[in-house]
Amino acid sequence: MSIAYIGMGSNIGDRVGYVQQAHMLLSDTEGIKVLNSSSIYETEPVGYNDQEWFVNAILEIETTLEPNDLLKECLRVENQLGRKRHPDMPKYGPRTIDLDILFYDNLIIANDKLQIPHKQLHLRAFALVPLLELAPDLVHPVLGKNIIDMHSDLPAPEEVYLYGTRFLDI
Ligand code: PH2
Ligand code: MG
Ligand code: MG
Repeated sequence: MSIAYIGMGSNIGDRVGYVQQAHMLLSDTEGIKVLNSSSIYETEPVGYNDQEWFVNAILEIETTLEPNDLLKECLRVENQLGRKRHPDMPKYGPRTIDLDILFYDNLIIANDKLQIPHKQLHLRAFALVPLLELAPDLVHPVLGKNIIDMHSDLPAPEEVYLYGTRFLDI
């Protein structure tokens, strides 16, 4: 049995609905048990700015699936929720749902299909802020830093709001 963290992101249509459906479809998958889920956040797009803001959340799961099979299930759920991939689309462009394996135990994997821990995770507030809720002490197996330190070391974090608070003056 392994513990993994799955990042979910959406910036087209019913963004919260897609994230909630992805949560349901993953928890209905054989070999996956959702242990915990972060709050939902509204986040400034990173990497390609000319697009809608994202909704992001993270699931902590227990799984009997090997990383490659877990990836296949993530891709199946992305397809089920209408994710379109096209060579002409910008790499970081709009999507109904994106599911990324962020951590899988303390495994380190790098091949052409899969990189774990996720290669950008330590640079992204939209991943580190929800992880602060789920696993603040989790140590990145390559960088040797925990989530709290990676978050406080972000040089210029993008904007991240608890969903529903983006336009509140708090
Ligand atoms: N995902 C990306 C690129 N940029 N920005 C935000 N705020 N949230 C995302 O999930 C996201 C992104 C590529 O997967
Ligand atoms: Mg992604
Ligand atoms: Mg992805």
